Amino acid sequence: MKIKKYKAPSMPEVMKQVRKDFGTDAVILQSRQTKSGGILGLFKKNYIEVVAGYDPEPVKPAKKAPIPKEAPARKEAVIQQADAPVSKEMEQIYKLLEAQSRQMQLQLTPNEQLMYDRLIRQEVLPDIALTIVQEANKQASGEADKIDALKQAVYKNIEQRLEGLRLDFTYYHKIIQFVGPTGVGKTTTIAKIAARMQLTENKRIAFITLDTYRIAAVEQLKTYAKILHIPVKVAYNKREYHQYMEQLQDYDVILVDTAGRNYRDEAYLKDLADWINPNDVTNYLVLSMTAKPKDFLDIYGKFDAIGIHGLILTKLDETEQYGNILNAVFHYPDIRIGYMTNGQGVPEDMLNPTVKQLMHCITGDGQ
Ligand SMILES: Nc1nc2c(ncn2[C@@H]2O[C@H](COP(=O)(O)OP(=O)(O)OP(=O)(O)O)[C@@H](O)[C@H]2O)c(=O)[nH]1
Ligand SMILES: [Mg+2]
Repeated sequence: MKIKKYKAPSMPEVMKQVRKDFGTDAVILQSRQTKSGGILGLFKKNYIEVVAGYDPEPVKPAKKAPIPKEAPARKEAVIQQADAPVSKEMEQIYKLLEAQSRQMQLQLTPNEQLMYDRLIRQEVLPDIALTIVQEANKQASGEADKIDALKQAVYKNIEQRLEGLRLDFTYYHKIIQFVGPTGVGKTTTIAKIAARMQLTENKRIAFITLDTYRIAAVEQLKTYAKILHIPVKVAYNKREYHQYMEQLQDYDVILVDTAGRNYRDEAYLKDLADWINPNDVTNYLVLSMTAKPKDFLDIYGKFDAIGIHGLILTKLDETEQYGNILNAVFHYPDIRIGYMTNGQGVPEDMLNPTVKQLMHCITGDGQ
Protein backbone atom coordinates (compact mmCIF):
# COMPACT_ATOMS: atom_id res chain seq x y z
CA MET A 1 0.00 0.00 0.00
CA LYS A 2 1.27 3.49 -0.88
CA ILE A 3 0.88 6.02 1.94
CA LYS A 4 1.16 9.79 1.68
CA LYS A 5 0.59 12.73 4.02
CA TYR A 6 -1.37 15.81 2.86
CA LYS A 7 -1.93 19.22 4.42
CA ALA A 8 -4.30 22.00 3.35
CA PRO A 9 -6.44 24.71 4.99
CA SER A 10 -9.70 22.72 4.54
CA MET A 11 -10.88 19.13 4.09
CA PRO A 12 -12.21 19.65 0.54
CA GLU A 13 -8.82 21.02 -0.50
CA VAL A 14 -7.01 18.03 1.05
CA MET A 15 -9.37 15.60 -0.64
CA LYS A 16 -8.78 17.31 -3.99
CA GLN A 17 -5.07 16.52 -3.65
CA VAL A 18 -5.76 12.94 -2.49
CA ARG A 19 -8.05 12.29 -5.46
CA LYS A 20 -5.54 13.83 -7.85
CA ASP A 21 -2.87 11.34 -6.71
CA PHE A 22 -4.89 8.22 -5.94
CA GLY A 23 -8.31 8.69 -7.53
CA THR A 24 -11.39 7.45 -5.62
CA ASP A 25 -9.70 4.22 -4.49
CA ALA A 26 -7.83 6.01 -1.70
CA VAL A 27 -8.41 5.15 1.96
CA ILE A 28 -8.16 7.84 4.63
CA LEU A 29 -6.04 6.33 7.38
CA GLN A 30 -5.96 9.32 9.69
CA SER A 31 -6.97 12.96 9.74
CA ARG A 32 -6.44 15.71 12.28
CA GLN A 33 -6.53 19.46 12.65
CA THR A 34 -3.19 21.24 13.22
CA LYS A 35 -1.97 24.83 13.53
CA SER A 36 1.15 26.17 11.88
CA GLY A 37 2.79 29.37 10.62
CA GLY A 38 2.46 32.67 12.51
CA ILE A 39 5.02 34.82 14.33
CA LEU A 40 6.26 34.08 17.87
CA GLY A 41 3.44 31.63 18.36
CA LEU A 42 0.80 34.17 17.31
CA PHE A 43 -1.44 34.28 14.23
CA LYS A 44 -1.12 30.54 13.62
CA LYS A 45 -3.42 29.17 10.92
CA ASN A 46 -5.61 26.02 11.10
CA TYR A 47 -4.67 23.19 8.75
CA ILE A 48 -6.12 19.78 8.07
CA GLU A 49 -3.57 17.00 7.95
CA VAL A 50 -4.59 13.73 6.29
CA VAL A 51 -2.73 10.45 5.88
CA ALA A 52 -4.14 8.64 2.85
CA GLY A 53 -3.32 5.21 1.50
CA TYR A 54 -3.82 3.52 -1.82
CA ASP A 55 -3.51 -0.19 -2.54
CA PRO A 56 -2.69 -0.80 -6.22
CA GLU A 57 -3.52 -4.53 -5.72
CA PRO A 58 -6.80 -4.60 -3.80
CA VAL A 59 -8.00 -7.72 -1.93
CA LYS A 60 -9.65 -10.31 -4.19
CA PRO A 61 -13.45 -10.83 -3.97
CA ALA A 62 -14.79 -12.76 -0.98
CA LYS A 63 -16.00 -15.82 -2.95
CA LYS A 64 -12.45 -17.03 -3.48
CA ALA A 65 -11.30 -16.23 0.05
CA PRO A 66 -11.35 -18.96 2.74
CA ILE A 67 -14.13 -18.49 5.31
CA PRO A 68 -12.56 -17.48 8.63
CA LYS A 69 -13.94 -19.27 11.69
CA GLU A 70 -13.89 -16.13 13.77
CA ALA A 71 -14.55 -12.67 12.41
CA PRO A 72 -11.44 -10.55 12.64
CA ALA A 73 -11.78 -7.54 14.88
CA ARG A 74 -13.25 -4.66 12.91
CA LYS A 75 -10.84 -1.83 12.64
CA GLU A 76 -12.31 1.28 11.15
CA ALA A 77 -10.33 4.04 9.56
CA VAL A 78 -9.83 6.82 12.09
CA ILE A 79 -11.58 9.82 10.65
CA GLN A 80 -11.62 12.84 12.90
CA GLN A 81 -14.06 15.28 11.38
CA ALA A 82 -12.56 18.71 10.79
CA ASP A 83 -14.44 21.83 11.79
CA ALA A 84 -14.65 22.95 8.17
CA PRO A 85 -18.15 22.51 6.69
CA VAL A 86 -18.39 19.20 4.83
CA SER A 87 -20.26 19.14 1.53
CA LYS A 88 -22.65 16.34 0.55
CA GLU A 89 -20.15 15.14 -2.01
CA MET A 90 -17.45 14.93 0.66
CA GLU A 91 -19.76 13.03 3.00
CA GLN A 92 -20.32 10.46 0.27
CA ILE A 93 -16.59 10.14 -0.26
CA TYR A 94 -16.06 9.60 3.48
CA LYS A 95 -18.73 6.88 3.56
CA LEU A 96 -17.30 5.16 0.51
CA LEU A 97 -13.80 5.27 1.90
CA GLU A 98 -14.98 3.93 5.25
CA ALA A 99 -16.89 1.09 3.59
CA GLN A 100 -13.89 0.26 1.40
CA SER A 101 -11.63 0.18 4.41
CA ARG A 102 -13.99 -2.17 6.29
CA GLN A 103 -14.42 -4.34 3.20
CA MET A 104 -10.68 -4.73 3.01
CA GLN A 105 -10.62 -5.88 6.66
CA LEU A 106 -13.40 -8.45 6.31
CA GLN A 107 -13.02 -9.27 2.63
CA LEU A 108 -16.71 -8.73 1.94
CA THR A 109 -18.39 -7.62 -1.24
CA PRO A 110 -20.35 -4.31 -0.95
CA ASN A 111 -23.70 -6.16 -0.71
CA GLU A 112 -22.38 -8.56 1.92
CA GLN A 113 -21.04 -5.56 3.81
CA LEU A 114 -24.47 -3.91 3.76
CA MET A 115 -26.18 -7.03 5.18
CA TYR A 116 -23.36 -7.55 7.69
CA ASP A 117 -23.69 -3.93 8.91
CA ARG A 118 -27.41 -4.38 9.23
CA LEU A 119 -27.03 -7.45 11.49
CA ILE A 120 -24.36 -5.68 13.54
CA ARG A 121 -26.77 -2.77 14.09
CA GLN A 122 -29.22 -5.32 15.52
CA GLU A 123 -26.42 -6.36 17.95
CA VAL A 124 -25.80 -9.73 16.36
CA LEU A 125 -22.26 -10.72 17.39
CA PRO A 126 -19.69 -10.10 14.61
CA ASP A 127 -18.64 -13.75 14.10
CA ILE A 128 -22.30 -14.81 13.85
CA ALA A 129 -23.19 -11.98 11.42
CA LEU A 130 -20.22 -12.92 9.24
CA THR A 131 -21.12 -16.63 9.16
CA ILE A 132 -24.74 -15.88 8.27
CA VAL A 133 -23.84 -13.45 5.48
CA GLN A 134 -21.27 -15.80 3.98
CA GLU A 135 -23.59 -18.81 4.16
CA ALA A 136 -26.39 -16.73 2.62
CA ASN A 137 -24.02 -15.67 -0.13
CA LYS A 138 -23.58 -19.34 -1.09
CA GLN A 139 -27.32 -20.03 -0.73
CA ALA A 140 -28.15 -17.11 -3.03
CA SER A 141 -26.45 -19.22 -5.76
CA GLY A 142 -25.01 -16.72 -8.18
CA GLU A 143 -27.61 -14.05 -7.44
CA ALA A 144 -25.70 -12.60 -4.49
CA ASP A 145 -24.65 -9.59 -6.51
CA LYS A 146 -28.29 -8.48 -6.32
CA ILE A 147 -28.94 -6.99 -2.88
CA ASP A 148 -32.54 -8.26 -2.74
CA ALA A 149 -31.49 -11.83 -3.47
CA LEU A 150 -28.81 -11.69 -0.78
CA LYS A 151 -31.25 -10.11 1.71
CA GLN A 152 -33.80 -12.88 1.12
CA ALA A 153 -31.05 -15.50 1.52
CA VAL A 154 -29.95 -13.93 4.83
CA TYR A 155 -33.56 -13.94 6.09
CA LYS A 156 -34.00 -17.55 5.01
CA ASN A 157 -30.80 -18.54 6.77
CA ILE A 158 -32.00 -16.87 10.00
CA GLU A 159 -35.46 -18.44 9.67
CA GLN A 160 -33.94 -21.92 9.28
CA ARG A 161 -32.00 -21.41 12.49
CA LEU A 162 -35.13 -20.21 14.32
CA GLU A 163 -37.07 -23.27 13.21
CA GLY A 164 -34.92 -25.40 15.55
CA LEU A 165 -36.30 -23.48 18.54
CA ARG A 166 -39.07 -24.81 20.72
CA LEU A 167 -41.58 -22.04 21.22
CA ASP A 168 -43.97 -22.92 24.02
CA PHE A 169 -44.18 -22.76 27.79
CA THR A 170 -43.81 -26.46 28.46
CA TYR A 171 -43.08 -27.76 31.95
CA TYR A 172 -42.21 -31.27 32.96
CA HIS A 173 -42.84 -30.96 36.68
CA LYS A 174 -45.42 -29.53 39.06
CA ILE A 175 -42.76 -27.16 40.35
CA ILE A 176 -41.51 -24.42 38.06
CA GLN A 177 -38.62 -22.25 39.27
CA PHE A 178 -37.84 -18.85 37.78
CA VAL A 179 -34.19 -17.97 38.01
CA GLY A 180 -32.11 -15.15 36.59
CA PRO A 181 -30.14 -12.00 37.26
CA THR A 182 -31.44 -9.04 39.30
CA GLY A 183 -34.35 -6.95 38.12
CA VAL A 184 -35.07 -8.80 34.87
CA GLY A 185 -38.77 -9.26 35.68
CA LYS A 186 -38.93 -12.68 37.39
CA THR A 187 -41.60 -11.77 39.94
CA THR A 188 -43.70 -9.79 37.47
CA THR A 189 -43.55 -12.63 34.93
CA ILE A 190 -44.60 -15.19 37.57
CA ALA A 191 -47.71 -13.08 38.25
CA LYS A 192 -48.45 -12.87 34.51
CA ILE A 193 -48.06 -16.64 34.05
CA ALA A 194 -50.15 -17.43 37.13
CA ALA A 195 -52.98 -15.18 35.92
CA ARG A 196 -52.88 -16.76 32.47
CA MET A 197 -52.86 -20.32 33.85
CA GLN A 198 -55.83 -19.53 36.08
CA LEU A 199 -57.83 -17.82 33.37
CA THR A 200 -57.17 -19.98 30.33
CA GLU A 201 -56.25 -23.36 31.80
CA ASN A 202 -58.26 -23.24 35.00
CA LYS A 203 -55.24 -24.47 36.95
CA ARG A 204 -54.91 -24.38 40.74
CA ILE A 205 -51.73 -22.45 41.47
CA ALA A 206 -49.55 -21.93 44.56
CA PHE A 207 -46.51 -19.69 45.03
CA ILE A 208 -43.31 -20.29 46.98
CA THR A 209 -40.71 -17.55 47.25
CA LEU A 210 -37.08 -18.19 48.06
CA ASP A 211 -36.40 -14.47 47.75
CA THR A 212 -35.93 -13.53 51.37
CA TYR A 213 -32.98 -11.37 50.40
CA ARG A 214 -35.12 -8.21 50.26
CA ILE A 215 -38.21 -7.57 52.43
CA ALA A 216 -39.94 -5.77 49.56
CA ALA A 217 -39.53 -8.83 47.33
CA VAL A 218 -41.76 -10.98 49.58
CA GLU A 219 -44.35 -8.19 49.75
CA GLN A 220 -44.32 -7.85 45.96
CA LEU A 221 -45.23 -11.53 45.44
CA LYS A 222 -47.75 -11.43 48.31
CA THR A 223 -49.52 -8.51 46.64
CA TYR A 224 -49.94 -10.46 43.40
CA ALA A 225 -50.95 -13.56 45.40
CA LYS A 226 -53.69 -11.57 47.15
CA ILE A 227 -55.11 -10.17 43.91
CA LEU A 228 -55.10 -13.61 42.25
CA HIS A 229 -56.24 -15.51 45.42
CA ILE A 230 -53.16 -17.71 45.37
CA PRO A 231 -51.51 -19.12 48.54
CA VAL A 232 -47.90 -18.05 49.06
CA LYS A 233 -45.19 -19.61 51.23
CA VAL A 234 -41.90 -17.99 52.14
CA ALA A 235 -39.02 -20.49 52.46
CA TYR A 236 -36.00 -19.27 54.43
CA ASN A 237 -33.97 -22.44 54.01
CA LYS A 238 -33.71 -25.66 52.04
CA ARG A 239 -35.62 -27.68 54.66
CA GLU A 240 -38.58 -25.28 54.58
CA TYR A 241 -38.55 -25.26 50.79
CA HIS A 242 -38.89 -29.06 50.65
CA GLN A 243 -41.52 -28.98 53.37
CA TYR A 244 -43.67 -26.50 51.40
CA MET A 245 -43.27 -28.53 48.21
CA GLU A 246 -44.79 -31.49 50.10
CA GLN A 247 -47.57 -29.37 51.66
CA LEU A 248 -48.62 -27.93 48.30
CA GLN A 249 -48.78 -31.27 46.46
CA ASP A 250 -52.53 -30.89 45.86
CA TYR A 251 -52.04 -27.85 43.64
CA ASP A 252 -51.66 -28.32 39.89
CA VAL A 253 -48.65 -26.03 39.58
CA ILE A 254 -46.24 -24.43 42.09
CA LEU A 255 -44.50 -21.32 40.77
CA VAL A 256 -41.27 -20.56 42.63
CA ASP A 257 -39.77 -17.06 42.77
CA THR A 258 -36.05 -16.85 43.46
CA ALA A 259 -33.80 -13.99 44.47
CA GLY A 260 -32.17 -12.13 41.64
CA ARG A 261 -28.46 -12.12 42.33
CA ASN A 262 -25.27 -11.35 40.54
CA TYR A 263 -24.81 -14.33 38.25
CA ARG A 264 -21.04 -14.01 38.65
CA ASP A 265 -21.48 -14.95 42.32
CA GLU A 266 -20.45 -18.62 42.17
CA ALA A 267 -21.72 -19.28 45.72
CA TYR A 268 -25.22 -18.15 44.73
CA LEU A 269 -25.36 -20.52 41.76
CA LYS A 270 -23.99 -23.36 43.90
CA ASP A 271 -26.69 -22.67 46.54
CA LEU A 272 -29.39 -22.65 43.89
CA ALA A 273 -28.20 -25.97 42.52
CA ASP A 274 -27.92 -27.42 46.02
CA TRP A 275 -31.50 -26.50 46.98
CA ILE A 276 -33.09 -28.43 44.17
CA ASN A 277 -32.76 -31.62 42.24
CA PRO A 278 -33.01 -30.75 38.54
CA ASN A 279 -35.06 -33.92 38.08
CA ASP A 280 -37.78 -32.54 40.37
CA VAL A 281 -38.28 -29.06 38.97
CA THR A 282 -38.53 -27.24 35.64
CA ASN A 283 -36.20 -24.25 35.53
CA TYR A 284 -37.01 -21.21 33.42
CA LEU A 285 -34.24 -18.67 33.04
CA VAL A 286 -35.56 -15.11 32.82
CA LEU A 287 -33.39 -12.80 30.72
CA SER A 288 -33.87 -9.18 29.73
CA MET A 289 -33.56 -8.26 26.06
CA THR A 290 -31.74 -5.13 27.18
CA ALA A 291 -28.70 -7.16 28.30
CA LYS A 292 -25.49 -6.58 26.35
CA PRO A 293 -24.89 -9.39 23.80
CA LYS A 294 -21.84 -10.88 25.49
CA ASP A 295 -23.43 -10.68 28.97
CA PHE A 296 -26.60 -12.32 27.64
CA LEU A 297 -24.68 -15.40 26.46
CA ASP A 298 -22.48 -15.39 29.53
CA ILE A 299 -25.51 -15.41 31.85
CA TYR A 300 -27.06 -18.29 29.90
CA GLY A 301 -23.80 -20.22 30.12
CA LYS A 302 -23.57 -19.71 33.89
CA PHE A 303 -27.18 -20.72 34.61
CA ASP A 304 -27.05 -23.64 32.17
CA ALA A 305 -24.86 -25.35 34.75
CA ILE A 306 -27.89 -25.79 37.06
CA GLY A 307 -30.07 -27.20 34.24
CA ILE A 308 -32.22 -24.77 32.25
CA HIS A 309 -35.36 -26.07 30.51
CA GLY A 310 -36.34 -22.83 28.81
CA LEU A 311 -36.05 -19.07 28.54
CA ILE A 312 -38.40 -16.19 29.25
CA LEU A 313 -37.31 -13.07 27.39
CA THR A 314 -38.42 -9.84 29.04
CA LYS A 315 -38.45 -6.09 28.32
CA LEU A 316 -38.86 -6.39 24.55
CA ASP A 317 -40.45 -2.96 24.74
CA GLU A 318 -37.28 -1.37 26.12
CA THR A 319 -35.05 -2.04 23.12
CA GLU A 320 -35.12 -2.15 19.33
CA GLN A 321 -32.11 -4.42 18.97
CA TYR A 322 -32.93 -8.10 19.25
CA GLY A 323 -29.65 -9.66 18.09
CA ASN A 324 -29.52 -11.45 21.47
CA ILE A 325 -32.15 -13.91 20.24
CA LEU A 326 -30.06 -14.88 17.22
CA ASN A 327 -26.87 -15.02 19.27
CA ALA A 328 -28.57 -17.39 21.72
CA VAL A 329 -29.99 -19.60 18.94
CA PHE A 330 -26.57 -19.81 17.35
CA HIS A 331 -24.94 -21.05 20.54
CA TYR A 332 -27.87 -23.09 21.87
CA PRO A 333 -29.79 -24.21 18.73
CA ASP A 334 -32.47 -26.25 20.53
CA ILE A 335 -33.41 -23.92 23.38
CA ARG A 336 -37.01 -23.31 24.32
CA ILE A 337 -38.53 -19.82 24.58
CA GLY A 338 -41.53 -20.06 26.89
CA TYR A 339 -42.77 -16.50 26.76
CA MET A 340 -41.66 -13.04 25.77
CA THR A 341 -42.84 -10.02 27.76
CA ASN A 342 -43.27 -6.54 26.41
CA GLY A 343 -44.35 -4.30 29.26
CA GLN A 344 -45.09 -3.91 32.95
CA GLY A 345 -48.80 -4.68 32.67
CA VAL A 346 -49.95 -7.83 34.50
CA PRO A 347 -51.14 -10.07 32.92
CA GLU A 348 -51.53 -8.60 29.44
CA ASP A 349 -47.95 -7.72 28.46
CA MET A 350 -46.82 -11.21 27.56
CA LEU A 351 -46.79 -13.12 24.28
CA ASN A 352 -46.20 -16.61 22.97
CA PRO A 353 -43.47 -16.09 20.40
CA THR A 354 -43.74 -17.37 16.84
CA VAL A 355 -40.92 -17.77 14.31
CA LYS A 356 -42.46 -14.89 12.35
CA GLN A 357 -42.38 -12.56 15.37
CA LEU A 358 -38.79 -13.52 16.15
CA MET A 359 -37.80 -12.84 12.53
CA HIS A 360 -39.52 -9.47 12.75
CA CYS A 361 -37.62 -8.67 15.94
CA ILE A 362 -34.23 -9.72 14.60
CA THR A 363 -34.41 -8.17 11.15
CA GLY A 364 -36.79 -5.32 12.02
CA ASP A 365 -38.42 -6.07 8.69
CA GLY A 366 -41.48 -8.23 9.37
CA GLN A 367 -40.33 -10.93 6.92
N1 LIG B 1 -40.65 -2.39 30.34
C1 LIG B 1 -40.79 -3.56 30.95
N2 LIG B 1 -40.63 -3.66 32.26
C2 LIG B 1 -40.78 -4.85 32.85
C3 LIG B 1 -41.09 -6.03 32.11
N3 LIG B 1 -41.16 -7.06 32.99
C4 LIG B 1 -40.91 -6.54 34.21
N4 LIG B 1 -40.68 -5.21 34.13
C5 LIG B 1 -40.36 -4.26 35.22
O1 LIG B 1 -39.05 -4.52 35.67
C6 LIG B 1 -38.95 -4.17 37.05
C7 LIG B 1 -38.37 -5.36 37.83
O2 LIG B 1 -39.33 -6.41 37.81
P1 LIG B 1 -39.32 -7.58 38.87
O3 LIG B 1 -40.41 -8.52 38.48
O4 LIG B 1 -39.34 -7.05 40.25
O5 LIG B 1 -37.90 -8.21 38.54
P2 LIG B 1 -37.17 -9.38 39.36
O6 LIG B 1 -36.36 -10.13 38.36
O7 LIG B 1 -38.15 -10.14 40.15
O8 LIG B 1 -36.22 -8.50 40.29
P3 LIG B 1 -35.40 -9.03 41.59
O9 LIG B 1 -36.30 -9.92 42.35
O10 LIG B 1 -35.03 -7.78 42.31
O11 LIG B 1 -34.20 -9.73 41.05
C8 LIG B 1 -40.35 -3.77 37.51
O12 LIG B 1 -40.46 -2.39 37.46
C9 LIG B 1 -41.24 -4.41 36.44
O13 LIG B 1 -42.48 -3.73 36.29
C10 LIG B 1 -41.24 -5.90 30.69
O14 LIG B 1 -41.50 -6.83 29.95
N5 LIG B 1 -41.08 -4.64 30.17
MG1 LIG C 1 -38.21 -10.58 42.19
